[in-house]
Amino acid sequence: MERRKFFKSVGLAAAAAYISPKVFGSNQITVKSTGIEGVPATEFPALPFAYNALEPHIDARTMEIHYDKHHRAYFTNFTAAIKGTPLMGATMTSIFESMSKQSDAVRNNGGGYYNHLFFWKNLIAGSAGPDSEVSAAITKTFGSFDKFRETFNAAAKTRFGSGWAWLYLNSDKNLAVGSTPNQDNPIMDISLIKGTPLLTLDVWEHAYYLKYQNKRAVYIDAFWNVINWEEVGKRYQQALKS
Ligand code: MN3
Repeated sequence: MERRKFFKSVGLAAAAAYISPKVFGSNQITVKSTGIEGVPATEFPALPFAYNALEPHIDARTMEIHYDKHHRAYFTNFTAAIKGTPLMGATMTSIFESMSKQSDAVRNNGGGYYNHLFFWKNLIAGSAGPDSEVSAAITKTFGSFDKFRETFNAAAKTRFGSGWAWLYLNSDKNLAVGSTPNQDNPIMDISLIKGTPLLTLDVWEHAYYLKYQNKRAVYIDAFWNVINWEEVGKRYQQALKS
């Protein structure tokens, strides 16, 4: 290994070790209902895994830039947008539920801050597959797991421009799949799809372009190797109760 490359990878490993796995452990964010509720964090929450943890499906360099540049910028701008306003003490859910009354800065940066937290939490190295209850719900709604996967992939592929694909629980407590533009999410009152999010995929180009370039479909296929179904199962149970 050439010298520069060696130091580069050592640097990355050190950075990865520095990011502790306790993550969303600050008491500003409590785990309830949608998985991440509570008032906005005052410090940028840590990533729940090392940058290289999801290799080869999501590469370390993409994770580093995605988390440390993109996600951090949403956090910083959101924090600035709500500073000194009553939104500082409001829960993320209540902010989203009143989104039609908020500024574009709160909508875009609040969504970007939250959606990425939510996304990181539903990623894991080595996907185990859904538990029996989520499996049963998937079969009931979509007919089979393969049909669900097809439906989710189609939502992710056909989202024009930047946005997110979602599996969510609708108001009838049924599973549904859809997508949102930009940094919107299904909790927002202005969203065309509404419900409690269970699983999401970031389909902004910044999420895949370094490794996959224009091949969004290949990135979407790779996502299925790193879904944290245990987290989806927890979110499903909480959403059923809420
Ligand atoms: Mn992103």
